[in-house]
Amino acid sequence: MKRIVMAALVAVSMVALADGEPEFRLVIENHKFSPERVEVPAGKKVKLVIENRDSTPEEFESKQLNREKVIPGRSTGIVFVGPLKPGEYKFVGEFNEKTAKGVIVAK
Ligand SMILES: [Cu+2]
Repeated sequence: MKRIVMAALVAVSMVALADGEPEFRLVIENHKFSPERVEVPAGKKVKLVIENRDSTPEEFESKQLNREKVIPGRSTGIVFVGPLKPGEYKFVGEFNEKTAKGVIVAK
């Protein structure tokens, strides 16, 4: 009994695994975060892309999220957080705590 093997033409799908985490952009300018309230999906790892437009360094810090990251002046830093339970998580710019503050809201 002959066995015919059909060569399956596998269509190479160009679906680039859209590197996973949802991304949220924050800007630091004049020692303030913008936006100051960031809504993210709960239960997922998310990527925060934080652009510091000031000439001075800033430190993204959240005790609740257990994150600390210095972002030099005029550069961009990346911070991964989560998966988070629904709730509010405060953060500050530790070098300018009076003005640089915000909250991540996981829903
Ligand atoms: Cu710190």
